[in-house]
Amino acid sequence: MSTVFRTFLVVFSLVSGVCGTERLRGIAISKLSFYDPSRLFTCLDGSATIDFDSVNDDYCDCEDGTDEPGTPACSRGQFHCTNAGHRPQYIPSSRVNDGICDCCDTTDEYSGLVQCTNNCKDLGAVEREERRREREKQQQGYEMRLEYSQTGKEKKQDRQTMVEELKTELDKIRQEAEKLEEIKKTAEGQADAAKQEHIDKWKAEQEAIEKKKADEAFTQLDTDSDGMLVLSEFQSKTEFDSNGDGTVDAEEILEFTKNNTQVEYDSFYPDIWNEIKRVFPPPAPQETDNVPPTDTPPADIEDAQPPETPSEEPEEEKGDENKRDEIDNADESEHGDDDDDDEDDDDEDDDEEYNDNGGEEKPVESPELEGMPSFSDETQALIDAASKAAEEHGKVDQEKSEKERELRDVENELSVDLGPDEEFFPLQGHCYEYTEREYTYKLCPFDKVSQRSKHGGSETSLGSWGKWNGESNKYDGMLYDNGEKCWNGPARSASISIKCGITNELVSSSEPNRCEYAMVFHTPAACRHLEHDEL
Ligand code: MAN
Repeated sequence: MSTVFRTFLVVFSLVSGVCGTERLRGIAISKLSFYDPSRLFTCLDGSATIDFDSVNDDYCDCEDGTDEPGTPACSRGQFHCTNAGHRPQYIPSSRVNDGICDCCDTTDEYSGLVQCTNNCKDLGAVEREERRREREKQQQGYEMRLEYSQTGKEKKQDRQTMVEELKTELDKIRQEAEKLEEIKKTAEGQADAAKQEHIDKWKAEQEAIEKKKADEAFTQLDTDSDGMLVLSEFQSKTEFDSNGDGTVDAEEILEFTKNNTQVEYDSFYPDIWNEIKRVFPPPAPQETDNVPPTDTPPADIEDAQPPETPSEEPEEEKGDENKRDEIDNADESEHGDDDDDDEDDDDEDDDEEYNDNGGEEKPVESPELEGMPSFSDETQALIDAASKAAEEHGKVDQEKSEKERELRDVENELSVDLGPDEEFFPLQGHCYEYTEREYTYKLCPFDKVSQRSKHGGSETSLGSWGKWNGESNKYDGMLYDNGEKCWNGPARSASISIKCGITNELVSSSEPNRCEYAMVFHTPAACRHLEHDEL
């Protein structure tokens, strides 16, 4: 017998009362073919075959409960209500005739224990209205998504154009920076050489002056003019009476002569002059009286200075100060590793040396170069030129760094997957918050997720943008990972479930496992186009 014919028979017998309706209670039409009153009944799991009269006789014969769908006899039985006007439904058979109305068509309560009212039409109407609203929302969201997508595609195009433009600009700037760096290096080389020449010349002059002073002292000490100083010659000078006891003894002299009992002319200057000059010759009293307390070099040094030594007028003194800064720097570079191959380091040193660092900390003065006269106009002009070249190079170099950063930023933005139609574009660069009992959670799509206690304190990172990780559709979920490490646990991470909504909104946040957060975010970007009957 065909299934269709059998079904017809069953329905016919049900309607005509051939077989009591009670035998076919709680059976879905799709299953009626298994319940043929003219045959034995076989449990749907095949566990037993029984007389049809045993179906729905309030005695459980089948392990799967399929012989008693319409009575509460089997614990595993399932009662089907058709619920015409609403939605068909299965309920556990145990709820049949339990005095509670479960099916809106009242069919689960037929014992008379309770009077149920059929409210399937009303419930159906409410549900249909809800579904209509939901469909409307989806449709509205979908239209917004189309706009998002259009904007996203345009912006992506803009960003691509920007990348191309930035690359072209950068090429030019890099060339310009290279050219200016060459100019700067040449100018600095020239300035350094001129400064060094000036310093060397001055040092040689100082050396000559010092030697002359030593020769004069030697002559004064060498009372017998034999070209050799012996202890007695030193002892005749009271300046060597270090302990001030009125006698100059041999031990006192040996301290100055580095234990030599006699000193020849040739070793006087190189070996012991630095000791001797501390006390001998004594400064002339009238000179020391007139010497201002600080800064002014001894008269004989001043005498030895070239004519361009500035006068002591305040204005001039100030100018000299500035120059001395440069001199000090020059001295530093003298001892610096000029052959350093590291270009960047070179740049930094050079820029510090030549750039206009007005207002910056004054370099430590080198005592060695104290009193050195100003540079000649030519040298100063070279220093100024080097300074200007460094400044010009610095400006372009900075411009280059800024453009490089700009390019990096745009390229980073472009590298993010903003959805198959760029529909997630409007979310980039925005943040969304959700506050619950204890924390405020913040989601900045494609960037980071964080948590802040409502009672204050700093933000805790729950992760940085990782990847799309939806299950059936990858764009249904986001993963943010590598957040702040959990105490005695993993780094914090957050999974965001993305759902359709007509506004961008973080709607919930929970922590299902310690330091693993689960959030739900609504956005039009996740709304799909609905087929007519969907929902
Ligand atoms: C903080 C918060 C919580 C987390 C604990 C783990 O209190 O980040 O969410 O569970 O640290 O120690």
